[in-house]
Amino acid sequence: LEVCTIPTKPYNDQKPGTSGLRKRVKVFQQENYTHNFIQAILDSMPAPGAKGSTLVVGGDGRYYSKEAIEIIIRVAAGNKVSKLIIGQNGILSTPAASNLIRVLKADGGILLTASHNPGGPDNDFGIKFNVNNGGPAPENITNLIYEKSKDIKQIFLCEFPEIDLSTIGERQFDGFTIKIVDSVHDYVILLKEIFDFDLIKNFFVKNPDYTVLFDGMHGVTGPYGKRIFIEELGLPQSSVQSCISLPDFGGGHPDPNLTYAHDLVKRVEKENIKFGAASDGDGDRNMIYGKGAFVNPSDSVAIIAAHAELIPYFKRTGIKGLARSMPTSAAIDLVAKNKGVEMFEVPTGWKFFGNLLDAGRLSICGEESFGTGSDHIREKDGLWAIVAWINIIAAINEKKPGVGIKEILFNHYETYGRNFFTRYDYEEVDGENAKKVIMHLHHLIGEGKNEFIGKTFGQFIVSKADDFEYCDPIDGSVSKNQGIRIIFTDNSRIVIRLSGTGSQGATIRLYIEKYSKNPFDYEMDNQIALKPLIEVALEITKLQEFTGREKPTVIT
Ligand code: VG1
Ligand code: CO
Repeated sequence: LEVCTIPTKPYNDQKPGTSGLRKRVKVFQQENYTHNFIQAILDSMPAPGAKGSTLVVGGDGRYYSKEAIEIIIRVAAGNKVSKLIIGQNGILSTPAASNLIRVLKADGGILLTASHNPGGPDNDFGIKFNVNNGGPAPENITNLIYEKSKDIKQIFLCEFPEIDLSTIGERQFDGFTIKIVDSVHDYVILLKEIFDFDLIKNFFVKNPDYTVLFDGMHGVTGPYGKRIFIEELGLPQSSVQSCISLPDFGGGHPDPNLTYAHDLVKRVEKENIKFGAASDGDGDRNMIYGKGAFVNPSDSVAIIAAHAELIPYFKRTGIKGLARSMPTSAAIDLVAKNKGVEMFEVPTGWKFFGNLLDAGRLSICGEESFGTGSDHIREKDGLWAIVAWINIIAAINEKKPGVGIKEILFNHYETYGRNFFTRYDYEEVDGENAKKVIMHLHHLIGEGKNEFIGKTFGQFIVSKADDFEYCDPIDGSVSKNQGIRIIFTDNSRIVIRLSGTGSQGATIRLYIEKYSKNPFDYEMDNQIALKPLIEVALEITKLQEFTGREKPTVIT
């Protein structure tokens, strides 16, 4: 293979965000833009570097994936990578890619996804680098990628005939191997090792009226979902919908929440479906929704943790520790306390769980943004969470028939109290205005701090306010400015931060949490229970004044 050295000019906007580089497809289509970023990734790989390495490649199949894979093949060969393992047709869900990196002991992976962001020629594409533990590269590496990208002068590449990505098998090109693998196979083996598939199957046989609806939202999980729910668990075809993966996700917004997964919500309510679930474009997020019962993701991870012993995997490994991202509600903290295990609070983004998982200090963790997972891989895992819920329900029903999502939720509140939680997203806000909100809050909690602490807003008294800073307990690395927190004397919280995954304008996220141990509150509507605190949050942040937005774009 002949290596060509191509001169190139740097772009200055290739800074990876919360989860990789996400931009409009048109941005990636600029001359050498994608090549540059791939070269910068390869230049930033931990020692011994890209030469001689094995990398897993795949993604959610969104528009521009095929072109990106072709570029990756050429640039990888040019940098003397020894082997690429590519999902068939370029398809790998994010959790499946994480698993493959681990199972095949690869040196890393390049994941092609912009997750829940819409796809298509006028929408988003994304590239993320994962390291050899299967997880997203930590900040020291993503920072290095950015530095390299600003300094890049040349790209090394080899010209190739078109590679057929649809045929499984291995091809050799003098010292460079391309292996196309089944996208679903290893991932299904993994789930079958973790969960009790026989128990679940039996439960469905004994309870034919316990109906299930899984919504793939035309993202990558369609083939995975069909394989698991229909072939493995024996459910009828009607148990899945939108399971054909499409490069533009059928024009939808593949984000499993009450707004964007409303097709699922509508059908669950109308047809009385007992268990509904959806996942996002790349398969790492999940929503659990049963008739009349939406499971808030912060509650979901707490409930899975509370019942972990019903899952064979955790019966074997035990629960070493629990964790959540900072804005996620403290429901899981109460479970950790009850179990007497360590509890960690990390910044937003799955990469921050990596070191704790590797160190064997952490078993189950989650984010309020519909991300739930464990130490089985190093990404959040939508189908894992969905099957975890089904496993838990099947196991509980062995002893107590008739228990569904709603009963499990309310039993949890009875034991632990309820952490009411909501997130307001203000999408595509003017960047300058978003900065003004943050500057105003920095002033309040910084220079203005002395007057601010102890101040009363409605029924809430400020007890603490800061910009969250995290020191990783394993490697001591420090991440600053991870979100402004205002904590009140009753432990209610307001958190505000700017999104790091958007591709257009700024997105402000406002998180609101209030705890209650009063059983009369548990049935209350979330938005009603939180109303007084939401009003306080809007007053303190001056969001409406600075952004001109009356209402958020999405409420979860
Ligand atoms: C968002 C979520 C965060 C999640 C990230 C990636 O980040 O808030 O919890 O880890 O998306 O998820 P941000 O910076 O926009 O708030 V995914 O499924 O988009 O890979
Ligand atoms: Co995702």
